[in-house]
Amino acid sequence: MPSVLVLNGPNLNLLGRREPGVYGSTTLAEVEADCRAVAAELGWTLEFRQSNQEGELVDWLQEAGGRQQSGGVVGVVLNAGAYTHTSIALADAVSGAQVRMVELHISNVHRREAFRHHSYLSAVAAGVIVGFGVAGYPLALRALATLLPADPAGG
Ligand code: CA2
Repeated sequence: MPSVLVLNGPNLNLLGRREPGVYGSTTLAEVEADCRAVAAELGWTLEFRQSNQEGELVDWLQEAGGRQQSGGVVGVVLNAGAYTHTSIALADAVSGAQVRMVELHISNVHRREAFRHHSYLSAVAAGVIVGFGVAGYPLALRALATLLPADPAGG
């Protein structure tokens, strides 16, 4: 069974425990459980990770690209947190690794501060899901599934 990677960037380990008015009260562990159920429904194994380190996220994107080329990974859902707005390195990792990536944001970044309106990742994303709260995670998995090439063997 192929894997799907859900990668979370800095401070998302605080989800549900700080700023519930912006990000809600669901914890990242609860998001992971929701994603695991949806991934199983889609026929995938979920690999759910969080890091506060930009370089670790780069390593994971490169890993995902390599595994995607050999058929072991279908793609990545990436909530890069604040690195979204700053990181050319993450954008280069996505394009360099040729990994299929859906960009995700819990909040509607376009209704927030101007510095959140630009994303270095959107130009290299297959699609973007923004502003649906943590419900965006399972939506992003389902969106990723729609992007996959049809399997001629039907399986
Ligand atoms: O809306 C999103 O998902 C963001 O990617 C979240 C980032 C923010 O910098 C982006 O502009 C939009 C922040 C992640 C920090 O998450 C926290 C969760 C709970 C409490 C504090 C931070």
